Amino acid sequence: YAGNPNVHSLAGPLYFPVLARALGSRNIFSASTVDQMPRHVASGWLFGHPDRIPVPDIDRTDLLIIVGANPAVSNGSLATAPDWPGRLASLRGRGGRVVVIDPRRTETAALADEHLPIRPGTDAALLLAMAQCLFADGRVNLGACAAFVDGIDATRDAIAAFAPERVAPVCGVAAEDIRRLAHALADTPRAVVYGRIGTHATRFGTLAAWAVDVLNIMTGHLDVPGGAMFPQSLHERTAPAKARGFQTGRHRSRVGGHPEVRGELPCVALLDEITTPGKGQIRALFVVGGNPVLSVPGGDRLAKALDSLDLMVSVDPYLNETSRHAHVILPPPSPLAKAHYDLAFYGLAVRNFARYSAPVVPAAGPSEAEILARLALLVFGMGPKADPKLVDAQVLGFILEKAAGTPGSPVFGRDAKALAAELPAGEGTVRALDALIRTGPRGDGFGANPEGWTLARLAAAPSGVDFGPLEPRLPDALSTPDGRIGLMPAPIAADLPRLEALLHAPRDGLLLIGRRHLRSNNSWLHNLKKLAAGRDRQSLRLHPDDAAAAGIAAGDRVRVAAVDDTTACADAIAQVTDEMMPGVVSLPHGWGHGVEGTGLRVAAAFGGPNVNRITRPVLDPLSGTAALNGVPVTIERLP
Ligand SMILES: Nc1nc2c(c(=O)[nH]1)N[C@H]1C(S)=C(S)[C@@H](COP(=O)(O)OP(=O)(O)OC[C@H]3O[C@@H](n4cnc5c(=O)[nH]c(N)nc54)[C@H](O)[C@@H]3O)O[C@H]1N2
Ligand SMILES: Nc1nc2c(c(=O)[nH]1)N[C@H]1C(S)=C(S)[C@@H](COP(=O)(O)OP(=O)(O)OC[C@H]3O[C@@H](n4cnc5c(=O)[nH]c(N)nc54)[C@H](O)[C@@H]3O)O[C@H]1N2
Ligand SMILES: [Mo]
Repeated sequence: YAGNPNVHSLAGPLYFPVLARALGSRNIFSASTVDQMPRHVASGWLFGHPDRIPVPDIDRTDLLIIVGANPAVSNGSLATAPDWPGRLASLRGRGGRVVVIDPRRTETAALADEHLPIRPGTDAALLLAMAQCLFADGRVNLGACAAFVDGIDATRDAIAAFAPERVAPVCGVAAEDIRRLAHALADTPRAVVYGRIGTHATRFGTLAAWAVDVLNIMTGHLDVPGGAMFPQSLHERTAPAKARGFQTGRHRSRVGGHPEVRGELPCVALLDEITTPGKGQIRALFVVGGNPVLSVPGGDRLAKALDSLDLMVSVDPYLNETSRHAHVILPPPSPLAKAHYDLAFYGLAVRNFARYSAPVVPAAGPSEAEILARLALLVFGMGPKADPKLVDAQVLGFILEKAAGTPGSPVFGRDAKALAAELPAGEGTVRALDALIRTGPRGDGFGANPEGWTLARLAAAPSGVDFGPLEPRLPDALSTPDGRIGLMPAPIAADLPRLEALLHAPRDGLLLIGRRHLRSNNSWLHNLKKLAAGRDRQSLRLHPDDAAAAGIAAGDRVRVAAVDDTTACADAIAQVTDEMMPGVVSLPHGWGHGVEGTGLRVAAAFGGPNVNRITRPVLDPLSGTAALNGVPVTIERLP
């Protein structure tokens, strides 16, 4: 299991795969399936690669429609930018508009022109109603994409059922608002829809991610300034000449039969794979930078299951709710002792940008890369004395051989070993990064482009280098087998009837959604008092009408339970506020500290509810992503 911090280090993306390969297991899990996997799947089918993710060009747009994201708090995630609040203010200052679609009037909604509350889990339907309206009104205009987009008619036919009038009562958004928004999107030359975890971590996550693309494409807003654009990182890989096409389900999980997505199985399937006896049962678990006991639905049940393992290893700086179950805990050094470059987030940033930060203090112990390398060598059977430099060489060799073997790469046809010898001596992660930059789109190509970039040149600019606004990249950046965008992928078409059924489903009852806080990051910044303290951090937020109906007053202790299993519950203090949409309650994730056997003294004092005792193993079938948002719950005042 690879947790979130793996995408915030060099060691994670470069060395975790070596450990996974050493294990040779198909039981690979990561935080992606409680997060953004639907976005990868939609990108895989539409653009040919799961990492080809369009981000909103917020600095040049005149209409930004934010659906299920709270970038004023989160910093943007799949649209990474410093100072979102300042950027939203400039957008509005130049006459642009910001619309936020969210069941809660969020910190971002407070900075917007308009907030439309939506019933959780229904975004895919809302977005398709906007698309249906534009089809019906003859407002399709593909713009620059017209030359390479297919499947417009098929899309129109497939979504015919989603008329605004039919969708409105399901979403709680008025039909005239749906039409108005759709027309504004079509009428504004620089406009974009941005959807994030509030749309992804739901039962219809992939459909919602796809629907965002459909809207941006059909209104001519894909790949143009002010629309949804594709960043190009300094370390981007040259696409292989022959695209094989994106696939899922190349194997399935043993117990639940869930299809693999990007080589991963759904996080919510981990529990069953550990507890269900039989051939292939998980008996050993490596957790690298993850806290699934707090971050994955059914985390409390998972905690019990972890104690049944023959071996559990955690690579983690903390003795926390998950690592306390490990036989061995290997702590990586402080972030200040690591070199840093945002391997994951430069490909998702709203400008093309790069920065390298050297470590500012020496590491007290082995680096995270060395820990992962040594684990891999142990798993390979090479013993504790094997030299981790073997793994460094393997990681570097893999990068260079791939580049040398890819037509169009600046080092195509060259000898990988000779290239490696040209790199300055240094730590494995740093040399690998240098190789990525030098063989990247702006790299020096090991001499092929003498004006190009190297790590040394980047490091000489400690504040980073801004390569400017995003640039149009299509159709070149497509890696679909036919080099075109097929707007109506077959697996999406096959999943649409499930969404149509939502139009007829009963819609009473309370739904639970999540919430982030500026001074938190998932479960692991709570052991610092300055970051964890503050009012109403762990509260259950609910609308006054819902509070009144349940006889709950502000400050009451409340039990929140899953409708289908009342033992799946957690207790929180009620905070009554009309920022919540009626019928929707909100709890943050990442709390639930104070468990026996942990070493988090400060976090333990804050305790809090573990919301993932309440969330269910319900998922978006196309991506395996858990439906963390829109969980049917009951609430009850405690004495
Ligand atoms: N209900 C609900 N659940 C959610 C979410 C939600 O919105 N609602 N959000 C989901 C999302 S988006 C995510 S990404 C997941 C996160 O899920 P996880 O990744 O499982 O959880 P984190 O809390 O991010 O745990 C990170 C762990 O890494 C450790 N760590 C910190 N820095 C380092 C490091 O440099 N190296 C290593 N090896 N370890 C380090 C921390 O001590 C902590 O134990 O949670 C998900 N869970
Ligand atoms: N300060 C801080 N920053 C973080 C994190 C953190 O914990 N703290 N976590 C990081 C991580 S791992 C991630 S993945 C990103 C996530 O980045 P974002 O996606 O921006 O995350 P959230 O702030 O959770 O915003 C999700 C929004 O969706 C809304 N929502 C919930 N359900 C629905 C729904 O069904 N429909 C709609 N339309 N909206 C819904 C919620 O009310 C919330 O406002 O943030 C990252 N940044
Ligand atoms: Mo995340």
